[in-house]
Amino acid sequence: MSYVDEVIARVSAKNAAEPEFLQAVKEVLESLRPVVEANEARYRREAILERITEPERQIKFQVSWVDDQGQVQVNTGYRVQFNSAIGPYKGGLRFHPSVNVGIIKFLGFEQIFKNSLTGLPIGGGKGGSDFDPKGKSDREIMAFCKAFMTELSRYVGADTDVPAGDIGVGAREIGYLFGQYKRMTGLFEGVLTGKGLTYGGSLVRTEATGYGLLYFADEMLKAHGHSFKGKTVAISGAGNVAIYAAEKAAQLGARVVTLSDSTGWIYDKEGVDLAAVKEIKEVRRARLSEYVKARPNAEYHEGRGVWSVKCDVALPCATQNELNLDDAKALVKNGVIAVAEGANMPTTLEATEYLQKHGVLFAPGKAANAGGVATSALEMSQNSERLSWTFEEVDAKLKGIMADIFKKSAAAAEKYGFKDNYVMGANIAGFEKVVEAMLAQGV
Ligand code: NDP
Ligand code: 2IT
Repeated sequence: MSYVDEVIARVSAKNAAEPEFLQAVKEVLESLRPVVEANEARYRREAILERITEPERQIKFQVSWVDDQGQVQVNTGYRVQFNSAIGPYKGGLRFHPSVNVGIIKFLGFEQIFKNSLTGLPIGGGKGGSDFDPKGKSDREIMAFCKAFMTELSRYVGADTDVPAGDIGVGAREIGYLFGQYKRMTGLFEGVLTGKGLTYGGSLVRTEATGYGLLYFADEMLKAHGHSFKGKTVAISGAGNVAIYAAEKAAQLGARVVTLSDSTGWIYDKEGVDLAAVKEIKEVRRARLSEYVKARPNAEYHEGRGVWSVKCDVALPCATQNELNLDDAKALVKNGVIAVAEGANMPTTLEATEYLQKHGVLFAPGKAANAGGVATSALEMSQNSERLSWTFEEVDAKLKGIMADIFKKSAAAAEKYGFKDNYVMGANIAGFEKVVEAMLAQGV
């Protein structure tokens, strides 16, 4: 049996109850075959694939807090410190009722390769909780964040592990978490990124994932003789990534016609009114169904359906496995030319294969959504030198990083004979740097 198959079998047996983690591992290891085959004896002896698929450390803790009725609530907190070969653990925190250790492991595993691709010195990690922020008062959010950080504070630090936001964790939560870290440790340091601008945050971090996604997708389109000008774009999600992806798409001359949340989706064929969306989602924290009150000509549909709309470019920006084989078929039938992942692993393995087989340009999340964590690393740099850079400076750096990730992914794919397969290219390019660092540092 080949080394890759052997490790896939071993990881599958050991983590049978963690489907998302297995999906992420299979996708990466399958695409690493050409590199692993070229170095099989050495990698096997050094147990490179076993080491890269086993978290260095997994922390699970109780988070008890008091709700507005005086009732004590108990949640579970996680931090998976996956790989520190190239820098301190770095990756977001997700607060969502679906969170479990398998989901945090899949996200932490992906983060290793994504962070490597940025070219910046950050290892891979991820954390979160099964806490549901929906419908909670501001005081309840603060109580939860304080309880969460009271436990987490002993495992993180500016040079050890630096969390940030993800689903359900934005500027408000980062502020409460940072305040509690400072109270617990007495340290005012860059322990979290995505901070507010008055206490060490970086300009562009809010926009970075969405903007970066468009910078990457634009490079991919340009390499194939297309551009965003005049294109129709379908986007899923209505959170941080989706909103700023939509903003940059419009700036590049495209028309964004859809957005979604977990209850439904909007179709606005004249182009989504982002000011209205920001008011609903960022200010009022309300449901997307409110959108049609501001734009009576738009449609609101309950349930799934974003990918049934005719579009040139599809940008899944909500959550994992939200674009399945049937969706891929509908997109191809409607003539889509590119799919770029703003979310982590939003496209199922079958859907990805189908899109690639039908000539659709496909940008994998770990390359295309790396702009968020890259700008987080730029926030860490600014914190270290106790300076802050202008919006233009950070945006120019972000743009350069995304163009570089595209170049690296394209070059690695071509080198191994898989031209234009950016899934393989991104995985290989991300892996090569991490492995070199792991080998250099010994066991
Ligand atoms: P937000 O919490 O800001 O927004 C998430 C959006 O996705 C909401 O509209 C939410 O709808 C929707 N959503 C979440 N879960 C589901 C679900 N199970 N089914 C349908 N819709 C769902 O999160 P972000 O925008 O930050 O994150 C979106 C994706 O991007 C995630 O995959 C995340 O891992 C990834 N990502 C985020 C980065 C960042 O910097 N924030 C960086 C790189 C990747 P509702 O409001 O109804 O829950
Ligand atoms: O998935 C991701 O890359 C993020 N949620 C951002 C992580 C970060 O540390 O900025």
